[in-house]
Amino acid sequence: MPQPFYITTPIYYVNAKPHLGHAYTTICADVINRYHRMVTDETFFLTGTDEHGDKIMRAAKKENTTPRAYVDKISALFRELWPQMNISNDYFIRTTDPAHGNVVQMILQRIYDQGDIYFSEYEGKYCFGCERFYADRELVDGKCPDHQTAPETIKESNYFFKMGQYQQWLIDHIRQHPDMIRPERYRNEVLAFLREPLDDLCISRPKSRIKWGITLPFDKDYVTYVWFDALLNYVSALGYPEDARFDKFWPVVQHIVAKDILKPHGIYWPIMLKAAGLPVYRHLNVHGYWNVAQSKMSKSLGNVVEPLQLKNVYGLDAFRFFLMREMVFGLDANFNEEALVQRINSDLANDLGNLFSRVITMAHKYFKGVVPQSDPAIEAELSLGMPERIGRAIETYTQEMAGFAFHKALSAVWELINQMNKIIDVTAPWELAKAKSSLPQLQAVIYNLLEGLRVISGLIYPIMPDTAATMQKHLGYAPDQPFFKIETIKTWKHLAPGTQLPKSTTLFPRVEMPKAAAPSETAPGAIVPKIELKPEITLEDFARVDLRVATVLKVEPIARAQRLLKLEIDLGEPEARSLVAGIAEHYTPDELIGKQVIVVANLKPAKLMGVLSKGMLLAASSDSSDSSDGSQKQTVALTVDRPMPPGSPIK
Ligand code: ME8
Repeated sequence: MPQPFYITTPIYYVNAKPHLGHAYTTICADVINRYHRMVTDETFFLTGTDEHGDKIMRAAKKENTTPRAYVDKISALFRELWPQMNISNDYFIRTTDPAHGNVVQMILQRIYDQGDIYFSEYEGKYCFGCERFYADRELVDGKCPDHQTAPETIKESNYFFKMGQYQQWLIDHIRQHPDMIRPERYRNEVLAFLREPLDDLCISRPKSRIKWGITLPFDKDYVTYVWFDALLNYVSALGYPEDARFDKFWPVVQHIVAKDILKPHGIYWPIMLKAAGLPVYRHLNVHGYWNVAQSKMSKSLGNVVEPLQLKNVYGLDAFRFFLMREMVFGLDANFNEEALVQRINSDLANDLGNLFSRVITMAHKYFKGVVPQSDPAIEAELSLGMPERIGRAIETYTQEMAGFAFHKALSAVWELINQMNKIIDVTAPWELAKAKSSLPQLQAVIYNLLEGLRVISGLIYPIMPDTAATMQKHLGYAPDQPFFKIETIKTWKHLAPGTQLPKSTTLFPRVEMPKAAAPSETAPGAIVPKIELKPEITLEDFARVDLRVATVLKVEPIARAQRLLKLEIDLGEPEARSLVAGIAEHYTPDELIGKQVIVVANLKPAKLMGVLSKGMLLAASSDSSDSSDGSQKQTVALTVDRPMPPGSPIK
C-alpha cells in the first residue's frame, strides 16, 4: 500500500540569482523524493520562490524596474534551473500567485477573529536586511548579527501575533515528538531559544513604508510580514482548503531548510499552524552551510559559486554526487573544486567507473556480450556471497536514506563496489578463461558481477539518475523498462541470462584539476607521483585495526584460484589460523614458509573460493586496481626486519 510523502524546500528569495546553497537544498529534496518513489510512496515535492517584501522592492529599484517585472525575471531563473539539474518537483509555487494570497488572507482572518492578533504602537530597532525588529539582547555590538549593520530605530503602529501564549505548548510538543526537528542539535537549539520568553511577533508593515505584499484582510493600510506570507506556501501549494491533496499530503509533511532559517521554521511556523487549527509538520530537517573559502557563502558576501557552471564543467551527476557524499547532513562543509575533482577521480572514475567497464568488457570478451547462465552449485563452491553482500548494502542504504544520512547511504553502496572490485582481483576471470574446465566458474563470476552492477544502478538512481539509466541501458534494459523500485532492485537474478549487452561505455572519465586552482607549485621537471589518498581518518579509527606479526607455518594452493594461496599462520594463539592471500603469482609456497608477515588479526572472517580466511595478509602493491588484466602488478608481503614473537602487536 503506497504511503504518501510530502517534501518541501524553502521558497527562495528572488533578490538574487540561484546559487550553490539553493542547489544543495533542492538536490537533497530531489534525492529524498526519488528515494521515496523508489520505495513506492506516493510523493509530492514542492519548491518555489518568495517574492514579497522590502528586500525585493529594493532589489527591483536597484535594477530600475517594477517589483512585478523583477520577480517574474528572477523567479524564472529558478524555475528554469531546476529541470537542468534533474529536479523532480511536482509544483513550483510563487508567493505572488493569487491563490496563495487568498490562503494567507483566510488564515490571517481566522487567527484575527479568534483574538490572537492585536494592534499596538511599537518602537524598536529594525534591520531592513532581515525585515524584522531586533531586541537589544539579539544584537552583536549593537549590530544585526547577519548583516553587520546597525538597525534603525523606527516607531509605528502595527499588528502583533500573540506568540508568547503558545510558548509552553510548543515546548511540550517538541518534547513529545523527539524527532520533529532533526538532527538533534537543531532541536536542542530551538529548545534553547524557548528558554527565553517569546516576544509577540509583529506581523504587519504599513503600506506607507512597504506596498509590495499581501494586504491584511482586516486593515487595508497594511501588508503582512513576509514570513507570515512565506511559510503558508507549504499549505497553499496543496490547494488548501478544498483540494484533496491537502488531506492526503499535509499529515506527512517534511520540510528541508538550512540552519539560517531555523527560528522561523522551528518556532513561528508550528505556532502559526497551531493557532490556525492545522496539524504541525512531521519533520523539520535542518542542514548546515556550504562554506566557500571558510566564510558563509551568501549573496551579500559575494563569494557565490555558480552551480550551473560546475555542473557544465564536471557533469550533473558528478556534481550531485559530490554534494550528497561530501556534506554530512546537519553539519557545515567546505566547498572547493579540488575536493570535487578528487571525488570524481577516486569514487566515480576509479571505483564505480572502473568496475563497470571491467565487468562489461569481460562480458563482451568472454561471452560476446551475452549475459551468461550461472549455476547455483558453482556459486556456492566459489562463495562469492553476492546475495548477502547486496542484502547488507540495501539494508544500510534504506535505513540511512530514510534518515537523510545521504553520505552514509552512499558509503554502503561504495562498500559493495569495493567488494566487487576485490572479487575480480581474487577470482581473476582472465585466468578462469584460460581453461575450458573452468567455464562454469567464469560464467558464475561474470553473472554475479553483472547482477551486482544492476543493483548498484538502482541504488544510485536517486542521487545520479542519468548514470543509473546509462548503466541499465548497458545491462541490456530497454529505455522504457528501467527499474527504480526497491522490490525490483532487490530481486536476485533479475537480469536474464541470454540478454545481449550493448558495447561498454565510460561512465566517468578522469578529470584534471584546472591549472589556476592547482593545489601547490612543484619544481620544474620534478616527477609528480599520481597518488590518491583515501579520506582522512582519526587515530581512533586506526586503533580499531589490530595488526600483528605472524609466522607462516604452511602454504597450499587453492584449486581453480590461480592467484590465491591458503596460509596457516602462527599468531601466538593456541591454534594456527587459516588465511587466504592473493599472492600466488608473486611467491612460491616455499618462499613463504617460515616468513614473518604482518596481518590484520581482527578482520571479520570471510570465505574466499570456499576457504575460510581469518584475517588478511598485508602486502605492498605497485599498482591499485586499475589494470584489468592484473599482470603488471608487483606485490610484496610486509615483514619485520628482526624476528619477533608471533602475535606481537604493531603499534
Ligand atoms: O531564507 N549553504 O530564502 P533564501 C547551504 N525566502 N544552504 C544554503 C546556503 C549555504 N551557504 N545559502 C542558502 C529564505 N542556502 C526565505 C525562505 S521559506 C518559507 C522562506 C539555502 O533565498 C538553504 O536552504 O535566503 C537556506 O535555508 C535557504 O537557501 C535560504 O534561502
